[in-house]
Amino acid sequence: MNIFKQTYMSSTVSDSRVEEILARKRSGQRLSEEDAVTLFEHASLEALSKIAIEEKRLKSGDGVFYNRNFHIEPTNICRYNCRFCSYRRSVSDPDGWLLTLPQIEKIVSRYMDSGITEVHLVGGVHPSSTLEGYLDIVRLVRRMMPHASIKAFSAIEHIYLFDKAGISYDEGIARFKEAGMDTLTGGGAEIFDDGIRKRICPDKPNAEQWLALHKAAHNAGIKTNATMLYGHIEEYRHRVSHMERLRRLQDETGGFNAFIPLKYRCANNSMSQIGECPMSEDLRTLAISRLYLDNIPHIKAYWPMYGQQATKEALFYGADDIDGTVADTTKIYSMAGVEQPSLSLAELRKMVSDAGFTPLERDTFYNVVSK
Ligand code: V47
Ligand code: SF4
Repeated sequence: MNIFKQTYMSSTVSDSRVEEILARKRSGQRLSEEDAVTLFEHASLEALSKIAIEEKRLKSGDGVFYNRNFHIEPTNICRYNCRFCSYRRSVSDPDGWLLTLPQIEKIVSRYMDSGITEVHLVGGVHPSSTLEGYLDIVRLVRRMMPHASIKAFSAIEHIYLFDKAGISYDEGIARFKEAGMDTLTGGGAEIFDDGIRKRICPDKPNAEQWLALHKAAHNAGIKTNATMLYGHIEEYRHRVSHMERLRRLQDETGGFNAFIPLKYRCANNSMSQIGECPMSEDLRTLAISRLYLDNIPHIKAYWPMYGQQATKEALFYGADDIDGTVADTTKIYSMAGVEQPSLSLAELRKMVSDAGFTPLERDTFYNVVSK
């Protein structure tokens, strides 16, 4: 059954059950997995919005964060073949790219002296990539932008490089830290459930490996983000068990800064025929992640993925971050069919203030950047 048709099937019994769950949440109790699935299936968007904003205000008041960042995508050539990916190319494909260090240097030089506080590095897993090559990229960015934070690569890239070099995750993370990495992206988490993972990204590292890599980073004092790709073939219970595994690791390490639900976008990939979920699913997912992930401080509505109008709406469902000036420096979403205008800082701020919140420029670690 298509999960989007599960919503609102029986209203009377479920209304009182939803009210009881929300009352327990308001009294400070944690949601169980069963509670969260019930909210996905039966809670109204109005009720979710109200409580998600309450929870958000407890964490970040009226503020909504944004930052000044740009992306570098060293390659779109990838040894994996995720079915949802519109971005990856094979080694022989004429549309594939692999940037050299001088090309990366040229990109970075465009952003020097621009007030950028974060450089976001991510890409495909080129079969010839090596640990030393990736460390060289981080060292180069660190040398050129000594004051910016470097958010370097996804767990999937790290795992490939460390396995290939025959070193442990702890040792690999220590090498990146020494080179100048400050934090990791949350990419590659997709949906942790093994069965769904086998169907959408069969050859990629699994949930245990993703979680172990982030745990190694947290143990080394490196904060990270976590994502979840939703709106494809998963069911609500898969979204909830994904969040449960993140919540458990967060209880242990406290190392996640932000959770970023990523809506599956359907253009130009081999799952295109399933289409995209409606916006109500985006709002529901944001709100329930705000409620369920009570120990992750920030929920990010990533504007290059939602677009401006939906991002404003997302702020009424518990998000307190919209990411940054990234714009046309990432190809992941434009290749999946999302129109991506370049937004100035003023436009980012306006998106937040139009929704009635206070725009706050942050650094990577959510310190407010003073003007
Ligand atoms: O892991 C790929 C997703 C991720 C599609 O850490 C798709 O601050 C939707 O991780 N439709 C990479 N999503 C991007 C990422 C990210 C983005 C923004 C901020 C941060 C952060 C991290 O993009 C992949 C995958 O889950 N993705 N293809 C698609 N067709
Ligand atoms: Fe490769 Fe990442 Fe695309 Fe998967 S999502 S095919 S790992 S670039």
